Amino acid sequence: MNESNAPATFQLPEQMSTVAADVDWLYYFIYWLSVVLFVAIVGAMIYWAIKYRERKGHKAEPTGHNMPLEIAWTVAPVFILVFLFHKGFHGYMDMAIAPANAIEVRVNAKQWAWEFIYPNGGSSAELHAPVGKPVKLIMGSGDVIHSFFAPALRVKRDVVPGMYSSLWFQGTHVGRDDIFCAEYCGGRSKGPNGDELSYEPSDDPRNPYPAGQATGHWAMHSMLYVETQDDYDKFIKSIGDKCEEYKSQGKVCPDSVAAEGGQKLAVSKGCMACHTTTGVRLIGPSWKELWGKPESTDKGQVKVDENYLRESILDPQAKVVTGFQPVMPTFRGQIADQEIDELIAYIKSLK
Ligand code: HEC
Ligand SMILES: [Cu+2]
Repeated sequence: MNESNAPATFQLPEQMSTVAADVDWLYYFIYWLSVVLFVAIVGAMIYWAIKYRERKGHKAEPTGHNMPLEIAWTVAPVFILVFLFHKGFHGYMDMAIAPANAIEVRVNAKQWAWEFIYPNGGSSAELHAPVGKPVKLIMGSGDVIHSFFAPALRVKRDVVPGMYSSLWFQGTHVGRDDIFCAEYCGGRSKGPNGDELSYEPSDDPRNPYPAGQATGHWAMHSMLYVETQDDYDKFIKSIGDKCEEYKSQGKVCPDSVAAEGGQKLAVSKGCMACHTTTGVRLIGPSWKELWGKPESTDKGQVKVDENYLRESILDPQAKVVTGFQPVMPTFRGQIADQEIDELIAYIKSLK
C-alpha cells in the first residue's frame, strides 16, 4: 500500500489511482512541449519580423528552397507525434481493460443523484472502494446523459441512457475525493409531459423538482472513499449483507440479489419457453455459461457482456446467434430497465 499522498500540483489535483501518475506525466509533457514550441516559433517570428522589417536602403533578397530544413521540420514532428500516440494509446489500453478480479459496482445516474449498488445488493449514494483493489463501475442512466467524473482518479466517462458504459480504477492510498457529473447542459429541458421546464426548483405542480431541491447536473455531487479493507467490509455490512441472510436460510448466495429477481422474471416474461439454463437447446440458445464467452453471430464474433445482453433483449435481430432463427420477439416497452438489470444478473450467475 502506498501511503504517500501525491499532492496536488500546479494544474492538477491530488493523485489517488494507479493510472493518475501516467495521465499527469503525459499531460505535463504535452503542456511543456506546447509552451516550448510556442515560445520558439513566436520568438523566431518576432525576431525575424524585426530583423527583416522594411527599411530605407534595404532590398529584399528572396531565399530559395531549403531541402534539409524542410525535411527536418517534417520528420521531427512525426517522431514527436508517434511518441505521443504510443504513450496515449498505452495509457488508454491500461484504462480501458479492467482486471478480471475487479469488484463490480453498478452505478445508476439519474436526475439528480448517483446511486452505487454493491455486489451484495446493498446500495449507497457514495462510492466506497478498498485500497489497492481494482473496482469496475458498470454505469447506466435512467433519464438523460450524465458523465461520471472523479478528478483524483483521473477517470471520466459518459453515462448514456439505453446502454452501459464502464470504467475501472484502483485506489493507491486511503483518502477521499469528490465525484461530479461533468455533463453540461442548459438550464431548461423537456418535462414529463413534453413541456419546456426549467430545472429551477419551483412550486409549479408540473415541475418534477419541488422548491428547495437542488437540481441540475452540478447538484449530482457525491464522495469517493478509498478505505482500508476492514473499513470497506464494515461499510458493505452496514448497507446490508444480503448474502448472510441467504446463507442463514440454507440457500446459496447469488452473485447478487438481483439474480433471484431475474430468475423469476425469466419465467414470468416467458423467456424459458425458448431458453434453458441447463445447456439444453430449445428454440433459442441455452444461457448456461453464456456470460463472458465469445458468441458467433451474423454480425461477427461478439463478447457476451451487459451491452450485448441488453441489446439481445430489446433488439434481438440486431445480432442473430449463428445456427438460430431470428424468431425472438422484442421486449422493448414490455420490460423495465431495472428488470433488464435483474435478467442480466441472473444470466451472469449461470456462468
Ligand atoms: C420465441 C422464443 C424466444 C423467447 C420467448 C425469448 N427468446 Fe431469447 N432468443 C431466441 C432465439 C431464437 C435466439 C437466438 C437468435 C437471436 O440471437 O436472435 C435468442 C437469443 C437470446 C439471447 C442471446 C443468446 C446468445 O447465446 O447469445 C439472449 C440474451 C436472449 N435471447 C434473452 C432472452 C430473454 C431475457 C427473454 C425473455 C425476456 C427471451 N430471450 C425470450 C428466442 C426466444
Ligand atoms: Cu448528470
